[in-house]
Amino acid sequence: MLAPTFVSLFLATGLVTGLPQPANELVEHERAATVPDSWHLVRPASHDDILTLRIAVKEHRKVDENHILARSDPKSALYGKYLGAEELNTLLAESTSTSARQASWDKVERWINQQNIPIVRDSARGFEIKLPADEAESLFAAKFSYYTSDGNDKPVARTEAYSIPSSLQDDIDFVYPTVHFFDASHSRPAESTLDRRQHFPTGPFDCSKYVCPINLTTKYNIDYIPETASASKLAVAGFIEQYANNEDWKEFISKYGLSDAAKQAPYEIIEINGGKNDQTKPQLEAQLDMEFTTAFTGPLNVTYTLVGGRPPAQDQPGNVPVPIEENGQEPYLEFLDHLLAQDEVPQVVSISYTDDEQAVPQSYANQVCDRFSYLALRGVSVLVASGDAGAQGTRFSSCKGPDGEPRFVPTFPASCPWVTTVGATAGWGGAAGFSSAGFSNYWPRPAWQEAAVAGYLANNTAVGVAEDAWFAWNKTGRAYPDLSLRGTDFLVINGGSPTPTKGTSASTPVVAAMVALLNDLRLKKGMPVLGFLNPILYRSDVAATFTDVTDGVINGCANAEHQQSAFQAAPGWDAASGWGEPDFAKLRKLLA
Ligand SMILES: *[C@@H]1O[C@H](CO)[C@@H](O)[C@H](O)[C@H]1NC(C)=O
Ligand SMILES: *[C@@H]1O[C@H](CO)[C@@H](O)[C@H](O)[C@H]1NC(C)=O
Ligand SMILES: *[C@@H]1O[C@H](CO)[C@@H](O)[C@H](O)[C@H]1NC(C)=O
Ligand SMILES: *[C@@H]1O[C@H](CO)[C@@H](O)[C@H](O)[C@H]1NC(C)=O
Ligand SMILES: [Ca+2]
Repeated sequence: MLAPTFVSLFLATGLVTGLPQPANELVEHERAATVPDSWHLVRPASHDDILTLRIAVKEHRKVDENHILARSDPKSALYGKYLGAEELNTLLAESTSTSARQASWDKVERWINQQNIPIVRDSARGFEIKLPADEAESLFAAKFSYYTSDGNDKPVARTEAYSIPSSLQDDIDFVYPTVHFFDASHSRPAESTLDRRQHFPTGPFDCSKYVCPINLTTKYNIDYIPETASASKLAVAGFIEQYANNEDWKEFISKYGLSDAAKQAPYEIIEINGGKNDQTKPQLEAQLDMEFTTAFTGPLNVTYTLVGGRPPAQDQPGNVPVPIEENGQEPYLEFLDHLLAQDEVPQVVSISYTDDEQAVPQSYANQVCDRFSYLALRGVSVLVASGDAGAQGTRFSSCKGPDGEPRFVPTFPASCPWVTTVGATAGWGGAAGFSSAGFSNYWPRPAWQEAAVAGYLANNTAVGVAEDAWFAWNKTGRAYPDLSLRGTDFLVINGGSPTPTKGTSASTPVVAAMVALLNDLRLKKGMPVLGFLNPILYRSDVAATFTDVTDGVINGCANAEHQQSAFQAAPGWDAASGWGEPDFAKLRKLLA
């Protein structure tokens, strides 16, 4: 057990102030910006609950951004020269201060050993420790409690803040899970009264009233169905108990698939980090993703990568181990590290999961966003759903920033500049009110979108948010979405029944499928895959192929005194719909 070292005794007696500060003084390392409205405190942790915590060691790494962008710029000699898994590792090693990194690993390991805490596992990112909650609380000056979040009723242990020894501030990146009030939710849009122009079809659940693949083929001019496979692959991310069901998929494809039955490839399920695809529990979100990718890609390789929580930890006698689902879920990093290690990486990835950006601590968010940039180096296009609660983020929220100030809530990973973010349009053609949109508080605006966004911000009437706006938002941040696609009235087969659904998670897999088709065409001509899309997307000739969305306004926020709608569509790029809707045939002409 934990040795009564100076640090823990020091804290236990509460004499932190007034004494000379030793090198091992605990200093606050991270604090949750806000506990999102969708999280609810259940009870404090019991002192003998066994928590499993990961200590991520600072990476001491800086990859030259221009290096990445050159590979995504058709005008560069490096364009399309993507890195293999080994080459990426070499580049990452060259971009890392190995001595600083090694020193950090050694210091952190020595410190854990000094506490007599067994190191359960180390990984490429750091150390995993298992210890009773009371020891974790004194070690990190934390207060662990159980919380549930809407849409996930299993309570998880979190703390609103934690500290680390001052001598390790340059060595520890973060301790996980602690202040991480996110759960990679596959949110469904709330039936909002603000979304007045949304119509609700009545009548039978079939393609006469609802959106089937054929309707999207028509609307977006998807004039290509591959006859044969190529090396073009698409991976769909599945997090946290979202199970893809084979029977549902077969029924959907036989009814609504677009490829010849003999040429339709089944998708492959890849389970990582303890994920288990349970055929007895079909989940709407997984069905939506698999049905609305494969219907378009036909013979191309599509995988469903189901990321679980962590593998069950060993019990420790005398104490109560906290079940893994009540402790940590680390979907993003596990998923991305898995992809980056593949020899044959899928060149298109579809992610329909979102969190409020401010619920994802910046140190963790940075590691995730950095990995998206590494995927760019490997030539991967990542499509991410923007989220389904307008400017409130991923679900209903009272719109508060870190200091409690009224603020629109951006979403993650949509706000990471290294992904292509997909918003939703509604059946009537304008931007869907529920489609999350806005400006990052974590990442500044990248050069490739500066002109487009500046043009939009110059139009005060369009923004719909005056300078004296009550709810603030970050004018210098990375703006999203990058593009939009219809996200309403999709017909999904789930649990054997046709089920209507909507959301940016409906729009995203369709865009991902289009990119996989463009890659297939390019590969068959001996061209490299498209890779990181955004620099191309914001090129004027490519942007001009999009069908401009000029109508619709993103749902805003309200509190007791103020109500404020959010971003309004306008001619050209706008923060409600990005460039608008893609036209596959035009993109094909230009890019493949
Ligand atoms: C979908 O396409 C079918 C067949 O072309 C058509 O009859 C139906 O009206 C379309 N559905 C919608 C919602 O537009
Ligand atoms: C598609 O995936 C299957 C299963 O993993 C594999 O056997 C096959 O070689 C892949 N096809 C291509 C063209 O990459
Ligand atoms: C606004 O975004 C910038 C990055 O573009 C960031 O440095 C700054 O902290 C953000 N402001 C707030 C209030 O979050
Ligand atoms: C500004 O936005 C409004 C509202 O969407 C639009 O009607 C107008 O054409 C825009 N002006 C310019 C110059 O784009
Ligand atoms: Ca527009």
